[in-house]
Amino acid sequence: MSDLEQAARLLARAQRIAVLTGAGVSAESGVPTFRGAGGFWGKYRPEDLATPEGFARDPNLVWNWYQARRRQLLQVQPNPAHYALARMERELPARVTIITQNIDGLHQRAGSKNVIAIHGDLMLTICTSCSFSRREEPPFEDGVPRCPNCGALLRPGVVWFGELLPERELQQALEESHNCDVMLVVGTSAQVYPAAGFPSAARAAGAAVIEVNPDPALGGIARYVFAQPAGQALPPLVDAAVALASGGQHSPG
Ligand code: BV8
Ligand code: ZN
Repeated sequence: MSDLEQAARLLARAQRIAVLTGAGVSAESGVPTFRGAGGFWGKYRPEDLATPEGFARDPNLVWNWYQARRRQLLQVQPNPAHYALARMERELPARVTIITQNIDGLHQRAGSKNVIAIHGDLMLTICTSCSFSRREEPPFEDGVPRCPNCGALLRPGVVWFGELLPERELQQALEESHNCDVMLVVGTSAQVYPAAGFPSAARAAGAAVIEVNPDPALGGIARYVFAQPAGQALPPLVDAAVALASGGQHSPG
């Protein structure tokens, strides 16, 4: 039996599926990854931008970088990988939870409902000092704004390096990692913690780990590895799993 059929069988039989996604799941939507060729970081160093120190040093540079990413997000659509994951949630018997490191909102736009966004939301703006927050709307203008409430600088509602993850989302992600039957890991270089530790936590708790990544990153933790772009690997995998779950025999095309 092929890896695809075996992985599909695991997904069809699972009660709880946790899906961990990183920048790679949005690559085919045209959102640059962080570390890949042409990735965001190519032009800047992460510590210069996605950190409190970077923001303190040059708030306009950091704010304008996020505004550029927001403007770019207006141009992109979910890709077949996002839609396949949303279909899993709708059509498999399992409870499917997406734990995403991405801040692009593309899983939700593709129809996924059960999404834990552990690194925040690119369209959210928060105050550096009070509890004011708002969702950003176009046009995403340059120049860091001040809080209408208290006058302090506003900032993107995302988790920067060196910052703690939101407590509720982190607890939910850990609970899913420790209690899933299958963890499907899609498009992450597994270098950023604590997310990078979720696959080994799932494996240690007895889950089967499946990885989808043209440049696999999980080593021996993954039982099945599909070294292909997610937009190519996920639709047939989900087709096969849905067919098995609905009782039909399926010889994947
Ligand atoms: C924390 C939001 C407790 C912002 C992000 C030293 C000093 C300070 C901190 C640390 C330190 N050492 C370690 C740490 C902890 C640090 C960390 O892990 N650093 C790493 C770099 C070593 N973590 C933190 O700081 C976290 N907080 O731990 O709090 C603490 C507090 C203080 C001190 C210590 C600990 C907070 C981390 C969150 C940072 N915010 N994003 C923004 O987006 O601007 S992380 C950001 O980078 C993304 O959100 C994402 O999570 C990460 C990039 O990772 P990936 O998603 O994996 O993307 P990447 O480009 O790397 O890989 C893409 C993959 O896709 C590749 O494998 C590629 O092959 C694949 N791919 C490409 N195309 C496709 C594909 N796959 C499928 N299909 C395709 N078509
Ligand atoms: Zn304020």
